[in-house]
Amino acid sequence: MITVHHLNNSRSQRVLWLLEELGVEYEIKRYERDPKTMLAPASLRAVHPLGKSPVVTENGLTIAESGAIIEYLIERHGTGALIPPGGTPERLRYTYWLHFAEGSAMTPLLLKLLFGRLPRQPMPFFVRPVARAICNKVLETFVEPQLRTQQEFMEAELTKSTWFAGEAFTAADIQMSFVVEASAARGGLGNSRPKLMAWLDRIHARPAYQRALKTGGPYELLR
Ligand SMILES: N[C@@H](CCC(=O)N[C@@H](CS)C(=O)NCC(=O)O)C(=O)O
Repeated sequence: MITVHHLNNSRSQRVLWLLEELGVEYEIKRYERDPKTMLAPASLRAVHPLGKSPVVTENGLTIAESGAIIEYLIERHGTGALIPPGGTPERLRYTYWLHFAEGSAMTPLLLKLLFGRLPRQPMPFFVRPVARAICNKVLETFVEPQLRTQQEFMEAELTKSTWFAGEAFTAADIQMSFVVEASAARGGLGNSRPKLMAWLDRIHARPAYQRALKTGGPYELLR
């Protein structure tokens, strides 16, 4: 039996969604974020040394890292579903987006979250304006331009095809969901990104996505 070690409000939502799309049976072990720090509980370290979610265990195997988990589940349980045939241009795009999501796209999104939140943390009152000025500078000069470039790129790619890897929905769309949802939550898709917004509407309408939401619990990305 597959066990998904699921942290509330996190990337492990993608794994639940993939399993729902595949129609594979699984069980969930739940972990709650610390409401102040938003970190995972120490008990998750007993499953994997990094203590991050998602982690999947099955038959004595422990698999961490969303992209690796998706590859494992598609290969072991997918029977050819949700992955383009090998040797096709679609398969190359599939691999690209599977890696792009965590390898490139999440870094500026995480920086945006951190530098946006830092000035709101407890600190001596006279330090706050300085902290805010430094954070705003980093956001304006480094983070926001990268996010804009990234969004323009994703928007342009979705002008070429309905889904990230081509005309068929694949697990690369599942992996990209956290990126596009975090982009929307952290201030910036809207009218200027109609393809990305329409893609979000399409994934949210999928019955498997909705089943996974019900199973996973409240899901509102940090901003
Ligand atoms: N690149 C990793 C990122 C894992 C990760 O950072 N997970 C977050 C949840 S979205 C987490 O566990 N945060 C809690 C913590 O760091 O304590 C993946 O895609 O699996």
